[in-house]
Amino acid sequence: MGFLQAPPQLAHPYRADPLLHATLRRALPPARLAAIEPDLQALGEYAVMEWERATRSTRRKPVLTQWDAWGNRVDRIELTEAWQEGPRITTKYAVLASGHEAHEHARLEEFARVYLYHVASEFYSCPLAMTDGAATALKASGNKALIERALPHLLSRDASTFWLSGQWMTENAGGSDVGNTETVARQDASGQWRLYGRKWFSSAVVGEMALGLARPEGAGNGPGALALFYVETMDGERRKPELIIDRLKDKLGTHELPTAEIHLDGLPAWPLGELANGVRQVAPMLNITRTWNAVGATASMARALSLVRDYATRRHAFGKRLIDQPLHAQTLADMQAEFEGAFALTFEVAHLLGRVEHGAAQPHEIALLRLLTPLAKLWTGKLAVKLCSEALECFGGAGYIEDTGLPQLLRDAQVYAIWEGTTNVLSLDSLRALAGENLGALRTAIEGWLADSIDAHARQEIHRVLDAAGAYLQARADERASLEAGARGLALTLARCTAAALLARHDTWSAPHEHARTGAALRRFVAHGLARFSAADATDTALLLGPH
Ligand code: MFK
Repeated sequence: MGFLQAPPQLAHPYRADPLLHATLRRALPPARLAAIEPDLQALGEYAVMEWERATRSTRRKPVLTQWDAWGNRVDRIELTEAWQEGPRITTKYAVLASGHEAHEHARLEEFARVYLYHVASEFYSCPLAMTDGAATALKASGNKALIERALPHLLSRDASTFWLSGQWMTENAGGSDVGNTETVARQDASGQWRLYGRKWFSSAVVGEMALGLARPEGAGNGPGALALFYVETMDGERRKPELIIDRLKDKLGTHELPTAEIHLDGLPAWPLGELANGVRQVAPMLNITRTWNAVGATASMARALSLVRDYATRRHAFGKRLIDQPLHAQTLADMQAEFEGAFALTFEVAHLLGRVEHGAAQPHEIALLRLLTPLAKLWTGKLAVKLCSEALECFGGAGYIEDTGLPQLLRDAQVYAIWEGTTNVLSLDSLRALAGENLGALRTAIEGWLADSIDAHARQEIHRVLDAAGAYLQARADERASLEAGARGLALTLARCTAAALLARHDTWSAPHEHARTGAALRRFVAHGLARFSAADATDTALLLGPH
């Protein structure tokens, strides 16, 4: 016999996930949980089917055909199977529409579905995130005509009427600095706005509409002069000729996602609101897609851990199963504790979002959501890379071999730290969100979560590090450069304190049911340390970057 090993099997991601179960039981009224369970079961089954199908397939990249055999420009994109199934799965199980139901748990119920669907969707969830963001930004704009026209499509539960939306912000010159947008909006003789310019990353090029930033002709420079426009991309079955796909990107990961470079040559457009302050108008969209990003990162970690745990019970080395090897078990438990912290923060943001949107939140929780959204995005994005890398190592050489399906976990994870704002952009956004009394909002929330905590050590540690964060901020209140240099360390510290407090709350709630396990997650997470402050000495930084 040659070299033979049992491959990992994917457990049903809903049925076999005690953490998701417990979280939903804690947060949802029993009738609501019963109502959504069939969708969660079905999405879990789809995930298992898709994992098995993906491990059998070889070519999994979309293909762009720009010209047909007769010289016509066609810009046709052939999609993978999972992408072709995307509209049906999304609408049948209300992956997106459920988030816009009129009750405070809507977002939590939506993101539970997203969590189960995301990896199996092969990042079809990326344009879904933008579609969700567009629906949210449209509602916030109050533009009645556009809301009536587009919202029923975006929130449709019928694949035949469902629309995907893009989010067109990133340009060659702009990148994260969206204020440098070069796309111009010009009115034609009939008064119709038309967009001209080049969008450098478009991940929903197969969609039916988009929200895009452009500078109305004659407006000034900078972000304040940008306006947010609504566009439709299709003319029946045909893509509008004023939208040209230049090429598909060759990316490190998310290979199934057809990310394109496009240019706009007079595409008809309608302003969402005022012809200025487009970044402010698009901000509701950003905060939604950042929440999707955190849920996607957490789902990728869950997938990696599920496979690693399963493999550890199958693979024997040095006379024992991997799971019985003390150092391997220690490694897995360390990963699990970090993952549970990330899960707790991510799902708190999801629940909070719905409560804020439906007026069910306390006054301090609006500021809390504004702060926790970038914290969750930036921390989970980084952690997903670390955990997926560790997961590959847990498979030894097999983790490095493409047709095990495992390297894709790491390649895909790298995107979470980059798109929707890099870790540094999000760290600076968390400083924006901390302006005013917003650290106070976090303190109030954490005190509430820790009120009945049964783990005195964890409580003490969280308070100690939070006090240190307050002092760190205060000491740099008037030193912007120092504050910015230390923003990442501060953000990671606040994210970890929040996660620890949420683990403590969950542990207290679990006490009558399964306290031993939740207590272990809290203890291990706190033992990894909460403080991540940066050593931000400007002189040393300059010396380190100076000539060698
Ligand atoms: C499952 C996977 C799901 C993920 C799918 C994602 C698909 C990925 C495709 C992409 O990557 S799309 C591109 C993503 N690009 C970004 O995320 C942009 C990164 N840059 C930033 O986030 C900058 O911080 C930003 C452009 C938003 C702002 O920079 P500026 O130009 O310095 O703006 P400024 O003047 O600070 O803010 C303008 C206004 O917006 C201010 O309000 P006011 O006008 O009232 O003063 C800000 O307070 C407000 N604002 C900015 N960020 C906000 C916000 N408001 C609420 N929430 C925010 N996050």
